[in-house]
Amino acid sequence: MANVIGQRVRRQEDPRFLTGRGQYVDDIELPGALHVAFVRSIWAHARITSIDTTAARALEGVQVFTAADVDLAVNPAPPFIGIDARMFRPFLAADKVRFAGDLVAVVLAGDRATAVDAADLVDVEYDALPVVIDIEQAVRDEVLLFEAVGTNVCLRHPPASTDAGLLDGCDVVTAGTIFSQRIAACPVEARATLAQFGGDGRLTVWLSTQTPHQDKMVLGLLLGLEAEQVRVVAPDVGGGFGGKGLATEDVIVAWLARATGRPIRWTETRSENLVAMHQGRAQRIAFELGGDRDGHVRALRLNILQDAGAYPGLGAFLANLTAMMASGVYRIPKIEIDVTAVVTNTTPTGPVRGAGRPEATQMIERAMDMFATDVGLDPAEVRRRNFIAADDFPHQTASGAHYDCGDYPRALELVLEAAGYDRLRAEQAARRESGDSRQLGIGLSTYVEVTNGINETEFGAVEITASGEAIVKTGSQSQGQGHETTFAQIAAQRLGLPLEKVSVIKGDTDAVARGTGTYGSKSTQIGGAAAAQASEAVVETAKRLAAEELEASPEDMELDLERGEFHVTGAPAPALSWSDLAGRLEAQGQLAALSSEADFTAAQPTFPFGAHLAVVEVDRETGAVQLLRIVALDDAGTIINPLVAEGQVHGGLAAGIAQALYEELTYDEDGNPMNSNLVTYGFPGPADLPAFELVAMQTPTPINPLGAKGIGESGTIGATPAVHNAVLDALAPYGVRHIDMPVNGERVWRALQDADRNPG
Ligand code: MCN
Repeated sequence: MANVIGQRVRRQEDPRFLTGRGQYVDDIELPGALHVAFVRSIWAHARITSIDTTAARALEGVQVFTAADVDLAVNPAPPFIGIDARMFRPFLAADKVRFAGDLVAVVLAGDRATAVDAADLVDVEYDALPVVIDIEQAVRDEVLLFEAVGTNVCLRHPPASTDAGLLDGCDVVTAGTIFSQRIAACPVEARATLAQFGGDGRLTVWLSTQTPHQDKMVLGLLLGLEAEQVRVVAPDVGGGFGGKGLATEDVIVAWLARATGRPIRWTETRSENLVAMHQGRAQRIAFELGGDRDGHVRALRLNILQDAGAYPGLGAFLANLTAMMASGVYRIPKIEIDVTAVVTNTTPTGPVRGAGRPEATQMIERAMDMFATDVGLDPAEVRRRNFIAADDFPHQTASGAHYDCGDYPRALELVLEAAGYDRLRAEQAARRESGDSRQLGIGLSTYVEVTNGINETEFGAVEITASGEAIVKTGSQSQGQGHETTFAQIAAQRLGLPLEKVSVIKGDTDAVARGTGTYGSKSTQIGGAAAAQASEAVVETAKRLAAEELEASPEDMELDLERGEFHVTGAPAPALSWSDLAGRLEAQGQLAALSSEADFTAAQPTFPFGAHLAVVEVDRETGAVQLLRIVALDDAGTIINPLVAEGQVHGGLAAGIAQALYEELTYDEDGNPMNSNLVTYGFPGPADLPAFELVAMQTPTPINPLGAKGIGESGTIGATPAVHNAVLDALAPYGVRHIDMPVNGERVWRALQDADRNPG
């Protein structure tokens, strides 16, 4: 097998998906399973005064459980976030609901339709309370979600030291506010859970999740079960985008399986998904960026306010990642950041593709453009003057990130060249000159992000079968990323086996010893690295055993990677193929020797980077925005499979563009979600997006043996500010300085009207 790393190998898993042979949780049948329907609050903030389940229970085979019936305490936030335990979420609300969609009761029935009908018949009486939706209002503590705590602030990190004179001496201080609006992860497959408590006292939960091993651990803790009593299986997962892990609903499903002794299943509807799965972003950053008149940035002050939703968890924590990445690709000597997260009467927030880093990029890239305007420089030039230089790595930023490697100036120049930047600016000038009703906007974003952000360990194992094939077991979990292909490539390369002889097992805690799962675009750099190390260890053992078989010295033995055969260096015969060797070892009862496990931990996270350029056309009369081009360079170090990586970038770009132009979850003043279906939640389809122009660049990282950084979220992080900046660039001649995202036709039109009314 020749070098398979870096090859455009087609995804091994796709024939299964494309021919309908994927198996998702909802496809799994267990005889006698009962169906769950949740009774959710229709109020955003209210006291529960009574729950009458009589009518529901009158339906045949229906059981109803309220908080009083369920001996589960609270679903704690991960301890490292430091959330006050009095803000932890109850599994079912007992006295108070805190968002529209909060869980009040759970209904079981023999079929789904009856469960849904019965849930409708549960009569809950509420006393409505004042509602707080807005984070600026929440921080004032006028309406409290948790009276006992006495404040809505759930996380607070003031700057280590404050310097009132931080911006003194700056010729220019550019100030503004960026609001990264609330968005949905919206996987094609909504959440689904199936749980069975076996006669052997073991709980098996089939879960559409990104983190099976973590889910197993937490389920054990919450249900009081030993680790070996819990098995979590993630079959095929139809997208996660940060939204999928063990949720409050899943724990209730597992608890019900134990309480009733019956298999229990739950598959949420799209509307349920859009109000109950955690949501992303929902962060406001006020910034002051100070610098010299010649365009050098000197200092940055930020005030970050994060919406944690009704029950704080990872959503609150992610603001810390925003703070860490605030310096972007720029050398900024002084940075001061104040982080606050608050609870509001909205769906809890958590990671959604990018998770904390898009917010930082959206802020710094927009701020740099505004600063460029203030100092009268082209946005590309202001970036050039502030980039961290290519020979300045590793680089420690004033916001606390330790960048591994990069070449930001080169990324920008390659993109400008590919896009024909000068020609674009000339065309823009011509259209401005002629007063064309369709104005051209050109937007840049030069970004850096962090993958494997909290520097975790991942598990990988390799086993050779009796027929000389290889099985890779990984603690990473694919929900669409193509690990069955790329992890096989990593092992095949080292074992000298053809790709079709390497299979990948993941997502079953009984089959894979341990793992952390997939988020933060960390799988390849740690899970892939673990698979690589385990492969290399197996090869070393195999060389020794082949030497014994061939009566040669182990030091002389080599693996011919082209042919997948072991022989003495310089003497291609006699040789033993993997199947020869495995067959002999199997006959001796020694096959297990050809297996190895590895737990890979890197010295630190990695920092993928890139440059994106967007070209938009904005209709001066109607405000309509059309995205004409997106030119994207995303450098993730050594690329295992460019076809897969480009696919990841394509998906990422679509998501990033969507935040800039389309997506937004909103609430009315009573806290009613306004976008609980895909009619009212704007999603771009292929017809809304141009063909993506990708520019390749690979700067291998020294942080792991693969040289790989993450690529799963880069497109999302880079694209949003490029498009946002492009729209505002088109509007610059009309005196429009800023519009919050999504910069859709209505907002652009309103901004133009306002600018007309209040010129200059
Ligand atoms: N890859 C590569 N070379 C690299 C880096 C990655 O060839 N240098 C390949 C990988 O081997 C893998 C894919 O690209 O097949 C993504 O790898 P990686 O960047 O390591 O990210 P993860 O596998 O950890 O995926 C997580 C990331 C996240 S955090 C979200 S959210 C996300 C995303 O991936 N959700 C997705 N991409 C998604 N893609 C799909 N289809 N569905 C989702 O839910």
